Amino acid sequence: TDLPRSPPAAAEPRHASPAAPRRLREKLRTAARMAGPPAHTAPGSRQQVQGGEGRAEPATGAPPARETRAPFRFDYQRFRRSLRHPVRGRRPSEDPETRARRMKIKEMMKFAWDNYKQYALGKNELRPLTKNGHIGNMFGGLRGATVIDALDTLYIMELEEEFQEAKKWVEKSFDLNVNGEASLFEVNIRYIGGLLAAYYLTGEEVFKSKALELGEKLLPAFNTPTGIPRGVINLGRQDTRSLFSPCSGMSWSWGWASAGSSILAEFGTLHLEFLHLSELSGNPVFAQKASTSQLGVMNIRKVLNRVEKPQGLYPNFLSPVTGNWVQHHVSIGGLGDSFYEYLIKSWLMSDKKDSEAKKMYDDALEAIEKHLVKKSAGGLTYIAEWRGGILDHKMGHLACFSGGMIALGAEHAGEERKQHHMDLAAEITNTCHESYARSDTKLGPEAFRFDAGSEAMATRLSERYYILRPEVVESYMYMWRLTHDPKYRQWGWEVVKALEKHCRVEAGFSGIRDVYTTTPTHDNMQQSFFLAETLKYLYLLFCEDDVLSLDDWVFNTEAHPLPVNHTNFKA
Ligand code: DMJ
Repeated sequence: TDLPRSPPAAAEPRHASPAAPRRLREKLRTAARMAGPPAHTAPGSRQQVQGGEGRAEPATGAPPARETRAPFRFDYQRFRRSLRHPVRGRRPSEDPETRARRMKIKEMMKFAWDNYKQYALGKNELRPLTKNGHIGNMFGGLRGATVIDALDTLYIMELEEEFQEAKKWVEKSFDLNVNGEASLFEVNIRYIGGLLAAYYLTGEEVFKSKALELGEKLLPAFNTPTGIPRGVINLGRQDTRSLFSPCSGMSWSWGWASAGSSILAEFGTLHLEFLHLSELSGNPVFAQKASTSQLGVMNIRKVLNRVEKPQGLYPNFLSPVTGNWVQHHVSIGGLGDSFYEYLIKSWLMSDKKDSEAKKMYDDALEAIEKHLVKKSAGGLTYIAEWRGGILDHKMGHLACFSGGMIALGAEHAGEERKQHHMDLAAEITNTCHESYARSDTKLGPEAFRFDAGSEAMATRLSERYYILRPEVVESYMYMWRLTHDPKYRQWGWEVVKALEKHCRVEAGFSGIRDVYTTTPTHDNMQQSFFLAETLKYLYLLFCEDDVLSLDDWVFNTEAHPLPVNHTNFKA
């Protein structure tokens, strides 16, 4: 999903909810005892995980009893042996044009990184026109979003020196002792996802320990009456008492989100990363909070399965207090998007064992097809938005990831459904390509419409911008891998040329304010997801299929690769 570019400063609790009931607190303490200390916490050291709703309750008496057990160690070498392909592929010979195109994209990554390093290292993003850094207010005082987002792309592209520069910054300067209000979603997909991927690719302990430490800081967001986390978490207000003490860090809903609700794409986009945090730490607390748990109230999927869905659709706003929908707006673009993505990817990451996720995905896609998928007068298939039963014939750029997602899921449907879903995926990807092809810059607008005679074009001035987003090239990459139809590489190359022509400036890459003019003005922002996603997906489009093979990896929603848990692997 995507938040408004400038969410409110969130200086005060806006929607603090009541403290967890006593029975829940008791259950939490019991669970804490069962879970034991985080495996990476040195004996005797204080833990950084707390629970609670922000209502202070003095920690009384002795801390919960802990089992004595050998510290858990994730077996990295065993994990590497479980992979079916070398992470950077076997490098077979290939045609010179494909290689040259890949090298061009690598050069773009180096250019983006070098300029960030020169003008903005340690800030969150580069401002390439003014040659300085941008911090913003999404990450609660955390810095270096571009460093963390770039790590795995640098590694995969074999930009060794640059990868070492990024790693050195994480070792020496990445400070988790911050005090500010962060988006749970953004910190999870960019920082946790980026650090986890960097660890799995390289085995460097620093990435793992930072991911786990940061993951612990996010846990208090889950302590709501339903277990549905709130969107904003204060990273600084951490109490260092027991694992589930209710005297915790505070969490809030976004001030702009309907009536204190949590957002589907935010609380639905934690599962992949949180399962890996549990895998690496040996501590089930992360997985319990994100998925199946004996603590029913914490179970996000349970809440979702319990609540009635209008026409089988998932609205975007849910109350973390009551577990009911707050507003009936449904979208496969912003606010909804990665919830669907994480259902199918949870199933793939579990080596196709997580049948609950698969069923939820299949049912959701069926409802989407039935109620939202439409064909324009000109024959373009698109996915509309739904507002309490009324269709809005609009597709956001963000919704364009869905071509790739549907293709990925199609691979695993029955024969008949498979062809049907592949066709649907190809049609949606084609529509998104049209939104690029119909612009003067050959880059697509933030949203395009199918009404009032319009076909795949923005009709509002406010929707004409392009901020280096990845979703369209993401779908090209999946469609290429799953069909090998050369048109996807051709379309990807058109994007490379357009980026070079309209977004490359003297000191980096910048978004543009209007895709419908050949002389667009720049927004002076090199988004971190340009390095994490756009350039990575473009590069992979011109790689052999065994580079970050889909047999071994799922990409989180920020394109950070997380490994499939190969359950049939024998050590
Ligand atoms: C990225 O941060 C992620 O892809 C997210 O899921 C959606 N928005 C941006 C890119 O557009």
